[in-house]
Amino acid sequence: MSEQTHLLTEVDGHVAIISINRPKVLNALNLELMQDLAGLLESYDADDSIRVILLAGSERAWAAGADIGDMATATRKDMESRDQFTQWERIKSIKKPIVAAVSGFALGGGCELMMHCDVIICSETAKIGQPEINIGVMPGAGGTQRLTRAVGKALAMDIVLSGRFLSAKEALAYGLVSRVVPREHWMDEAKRVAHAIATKAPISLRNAKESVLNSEEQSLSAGLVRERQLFYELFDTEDQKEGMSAFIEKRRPSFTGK
Ligand code: CO8
Repeated sequence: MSEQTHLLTEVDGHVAIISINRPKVLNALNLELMQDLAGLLESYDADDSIRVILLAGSERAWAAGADIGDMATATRKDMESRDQFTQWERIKSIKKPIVAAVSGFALGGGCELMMHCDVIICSETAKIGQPEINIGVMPGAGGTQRLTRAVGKALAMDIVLSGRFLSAKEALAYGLVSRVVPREHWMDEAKRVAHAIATKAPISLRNAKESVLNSEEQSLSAGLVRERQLFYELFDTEDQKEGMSAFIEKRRPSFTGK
């Protein structure tokens, strides 16, 4: 494991693991961390030996939000000139699957970062919310948009306007996270899921991720058109031939990403 100040990284087979590491502030996301996180994700996205990225917090906190210390005295002009949302756009553009290993607090920008991930494995201890309303602001990195798409308007309004936290079980029931696991297994289970996804055909993973995300951006008709293109594209790949031959020959496929 190597340390990049506030981000720890490790590569395990085809899975790259990034752990947010600012324990004194419950993994609050400052500008430098977000910049480095975007850079790391991009470098793993460009690395053919990596098929899945696992993004984790600590057991106590996935991330308790943007770093309030960074913003406390900022003016509107300061905030606008920081151009911090470029980092979030870079994270949104990652093409490989990102599995989130979430335990403890996932609040504000932390909840928004979680919603940038694709498969969210959550400890039963997780507390998830958008409490910006308690400190005189509101979500700014997609919280009002992604949360509403995930859980619907009535619940999103409740979470954003009251600042209340959801339990892991509630988050699962409302479709905000993928799986909830016992406290002691959250990281192992997230790794298991990441490795399982890493056995799939890389180009299928990329196209499938793009297509699911399209459903949040496009009309049904436009999304279906793009889905069909992405589906047809896969018939140009060696992995489609391998996957289907392996099925017919009753053996495990061995995908190469070609
Ligand atoms: N920023 C900075 N420091 C934090 C943050 C944070 N978001 N959250 C916790 N900390 C620090 C505390 O100040 C404290 O530091 P210290 O020990 O020096 O006093 C330490 O972490 C431990 O926290 P607590 O003592 O408060 O621990 P508790 O267990 O009592 O409470 C809570 C935990 C409930 C998580 C509490 O710390 C809390 O309410 N934190 C703030 C949560 C919040 O409001 N998040 C939203 C922040 S705003 C935001 O995310 C806007 C996103 C906009 C877009 C992104 C742009 C980059």
